[in-house]
Amino acid sequence: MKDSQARTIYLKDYQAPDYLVDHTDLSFELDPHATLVKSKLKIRRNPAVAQANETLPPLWLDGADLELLSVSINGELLPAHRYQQRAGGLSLSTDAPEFELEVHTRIAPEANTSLEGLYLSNGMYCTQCEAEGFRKITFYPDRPDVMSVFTTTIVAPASYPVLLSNGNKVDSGTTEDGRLRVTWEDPFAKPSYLFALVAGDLQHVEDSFTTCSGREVKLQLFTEARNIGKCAHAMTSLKHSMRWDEEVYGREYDLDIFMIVAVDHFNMGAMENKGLNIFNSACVLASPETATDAAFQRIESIVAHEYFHNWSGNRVTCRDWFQLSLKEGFTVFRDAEFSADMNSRAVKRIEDVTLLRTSQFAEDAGPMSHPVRPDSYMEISNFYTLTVYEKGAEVVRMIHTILGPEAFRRGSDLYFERHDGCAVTCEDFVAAMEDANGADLKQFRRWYSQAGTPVLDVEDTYNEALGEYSLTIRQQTPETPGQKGKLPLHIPITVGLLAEDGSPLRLDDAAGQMEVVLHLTEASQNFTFAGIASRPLPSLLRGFSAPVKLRYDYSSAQLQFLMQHDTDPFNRWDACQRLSINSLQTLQQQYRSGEALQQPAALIEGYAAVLDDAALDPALVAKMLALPSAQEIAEQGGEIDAAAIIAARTFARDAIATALAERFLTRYHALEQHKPYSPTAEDIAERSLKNTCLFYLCAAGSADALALAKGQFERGENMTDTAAALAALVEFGTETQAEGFLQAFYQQWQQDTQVVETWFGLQSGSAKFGTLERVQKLIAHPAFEVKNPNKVRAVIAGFAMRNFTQFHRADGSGYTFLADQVIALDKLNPQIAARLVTPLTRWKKYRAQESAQIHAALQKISVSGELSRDLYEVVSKSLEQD
Ligand code: B3K
Ligand code: ZN
Repeated sequence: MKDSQARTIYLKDYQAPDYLVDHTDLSFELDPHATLVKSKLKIRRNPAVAQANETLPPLWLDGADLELLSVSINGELLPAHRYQQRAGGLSLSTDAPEFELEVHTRIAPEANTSLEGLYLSNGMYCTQCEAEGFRKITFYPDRPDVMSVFTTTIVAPASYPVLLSNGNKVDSGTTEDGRLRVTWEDPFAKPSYLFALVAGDLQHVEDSFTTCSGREVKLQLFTEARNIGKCAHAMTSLKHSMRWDEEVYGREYDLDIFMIVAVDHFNMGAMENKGLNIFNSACVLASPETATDAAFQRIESIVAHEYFHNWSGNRVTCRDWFQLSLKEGFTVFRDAEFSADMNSRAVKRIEDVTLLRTSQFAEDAGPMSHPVRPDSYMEISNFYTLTVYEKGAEVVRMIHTILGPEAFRRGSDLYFERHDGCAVTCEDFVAAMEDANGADLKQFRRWYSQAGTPVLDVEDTYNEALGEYSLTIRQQTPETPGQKGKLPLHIPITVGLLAEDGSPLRLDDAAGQMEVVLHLTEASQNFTFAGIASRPLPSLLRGFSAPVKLRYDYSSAQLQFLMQHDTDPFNRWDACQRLSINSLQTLQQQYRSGEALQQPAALIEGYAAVLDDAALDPALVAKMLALPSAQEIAEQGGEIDAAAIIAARTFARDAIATALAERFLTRYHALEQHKPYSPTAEDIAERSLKNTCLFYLCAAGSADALALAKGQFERGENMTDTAAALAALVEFGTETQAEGFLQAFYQQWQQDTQVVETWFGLQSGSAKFGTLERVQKLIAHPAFEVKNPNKVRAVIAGFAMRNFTQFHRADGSGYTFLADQVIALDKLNPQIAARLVTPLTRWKKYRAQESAQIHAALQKISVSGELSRDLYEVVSKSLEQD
C-alpha cells in the first residue's frame, strides 16, 4: 500500500482564499478523446486577507488529469518561469492584484472511468463536480468558498443536439464547420462544484410551475429516447417539492428554468447543480410496470432533496468541505419532512431510523467514525457518509424539537436572509437558530464535534404515597478513533406515560400535555412527574427524538402492551422491534449453547395481535411484522456471530410463518387490489402488507402458497407485486423453479436497464439463491458492466451488504471475493471501490475465525499495489485498529 497518498487535511488549518474569481467564462469543444477547454477568469485579490503594501502571494489553481496547453494573463501568453505545474495543480506568480487569466487545457472524457469531472455515459457527455471534480475539467480554485458567475459555451457535432449548462440559454448557433454552439449564463454566483454540462441526443418532457410571486418557471426532464415514458412521476414530485418549499420554508425558485437530466452511469443518487440537476437514472425514471413502490418513493424524496438544495446548498453554500453537513444534514431533514407530509409520517420515520440503527450506528462505532462536522480527512469523497447526511439530519431535527416548529422557521428564515450568496459554516446555522429566538444551543453544539452513538440507560421508580414517578437517565458516549473523554450532550428525549388501562396520562408538569420533551444535559439526571395515581409504563424517546441507543428493561408483556396502546405509532413499532430483538437474542444463545431452538412465543403472540388489529395502518403493520435484518441484529452489541444470527432469524421467521399462516392468508386475500396501480400512500401500504403476508406464506413452505406467488408473478400487474412474488419464489421455491422464473423475467425485461438492475439485486441478495458461485456468474453476464456503478451496486454490494447469509459463508470465500473486486474496481472508479470495501472494515466486531478471515481480506487489498487515495484512507484506518 502506498502511503505517499496519506495527506491529511485539517479543519483547523482552514484559510480564506488568497484570490477570488468574479467571473468564469468557459468554452468547451467536445470530443471523446480530446475535448478542448478554454477558461477565462476575472481574478482579484481577496480583500478580506489582503495587507497594505504586501507582496502578492502566488495564485494556486487545482488541476488533475489535465493536459495544459497554454496560460495567458491579460491576453499575453505567460512565460514558463511565471508558473509551475505541480502534483494537484498549478501555481502562478502574479504582479497585479486584479487580472484576467486564460487557461487552455485538453481532457479525454472517454477515458474517464472515475465518473468525476467530464465523462461519457452511453455516448452522452455529462459532469459530476462535487466535491473536487471540477479540477478534472480545468485548472481552477476548486473550493466552495470561491463563488463566481459562470458563462458556458458548448460546441459539439450535430449528433449532440441537446447542449445544456447552468442558468439561462443566452445564445445559440452553428460554427463555420457545421458544429452546434450554445451559450448559457448563470446569474447566481456559485462554487465550481455546482457547475454542470450535458451534451447528447436527448428527448425531454416539459411542464411549468407558477411560483408564489407569480413567475412562470419552465421545467424540463431530459432522458434518452427509450426512457421518455418514465418521467411523469419525477415531474410531479418536482412540482410538489417546489410548492412545499414555498409553503413550509418560504423559499421560491429563482431561475426561469429548472432542468433534470437522467444518466445511467453515476456514482451516487443525484447532483444539485444550479438549475441543471443530474440524476442517476435509477433515481428519477419510473413507470408502474418497471419500478417498485420503493423506487417511486425514493424518486420523490431524491427529486425533492436536490430541489431543496437550491436554497440549502446553492444560495447558501459551505465554506469548506468540513461543513458538508451544513447543506446535507439540513437538506436530508427537509426532504424527510417533505416525504412525511406526502406519505405516512410514521413509516417514513421508521425507515429513516432503521437506516440509522443498521448502518450509521455501525459507521459511528467503526474505524471511519467521525463527527457530523469532521476534523480531518484524506479524501473528501469518503465523507459523504451516513454520519454527515443522516446523523446530520437528526441533529437538525433535534434543534427543531428543542425550539419547536415556529421558532425553527424563524431560525431558518434568518439563516437564509443573513447568508444568501455566501459560503458559511455549521456554526453560522446554529447561531442563526439562536439569534432568531434568543435561544442557547451552546452545549448542543457538541453534537457537531463529538463522534459516537450515545447510550442512554433509563431506570424508574414510583412513589405511591407521593404520587410521584421518576426517571433517572444516564448518558455515555463511547470512545471513537482519535476521540477520548466524551462530554455530556444536550439530548431532547420525548416521553409519554401510559396508565394501567393503556390510556395516555396527562402530565401536570407539561401543562396537561400527553407528552413532554425532557432535556438531558448532565451525565446523569433525574426527572420527576407529579400527580401520577398509579405506576405508569413509560413510552421513551418517542419518534426517536435523538439518535441514541436507549436501554430500559422492558418485559415482554410490557412491550406487547406498548405495541397495542402507545399513542405514538413510531414507538408501537419500536416496542415490536425490541420484542423481536429480545427473542432473537434468546434464540442466538440457544443456538450457541447447542440447545434446541424454542418457539418465540411472546413474539408470535405480539405479531398475532398486530395482525388482528384492523384499525392499524397496514403500512405500519407491515413494518412491525418485518424482523430486523441480520445486519441490524449484528449491531445490537457484543461479538458478531454470523452463524448464530442467521440460525436465529431463520428459525424465528419460519416459526412465525407456520404459527400465523391462516392469518397471513386471510389478510393477503383481503388486501388484493382490483384497481389500476397508483403510488399513493394508501395503496403502497396495502401492497406492502400484502407482500409481507405472501413472503411469510411462502416461508411456511406450502405448495398453495407458492402457487399464489406464481399467480401474482404471472399476472404481472405492477413491478412491486411482480418483484415481491419473484423474490418469494426465488427464496422458497426449488432451484429449478427459481431459475425458470428468473429466466422468464429476464426475457421480458432485458431491454430495460432499471429492471435488469432489480433482477441482478434479487439474485445477489437472496439468502438461498445468491451464492458466491451465482454472483460470479452474474458478473460474467452480458448485462453486467463493471464501469456502471448501478450494476456493481446491484451485484457486488447486493451480495456483500445485503446477503448476510452467503457473504459470511464459513470458508471466508465471500471476503476474498470482495477484496478481489475492490482491488479491480479501484483502478477504474476509486469512489465506488472505497464504498464497496465497507463490509470488511468491521473485522474487529466478529468472532475470532471470521475476524481473522476478514482481516486477511483487508490485508490482501493493502498489499495489492498502489491504491487510490479513497481506498487507501479506508483500508489504512481499518487496519490501524490492529
Ligand atoms: N451533493 C450530492 C452528492 C455529491 C457526492 C460527491 N461524491 C448529492 C446530494 O447529496 O444531494
Ligand atoms: Zn444532498
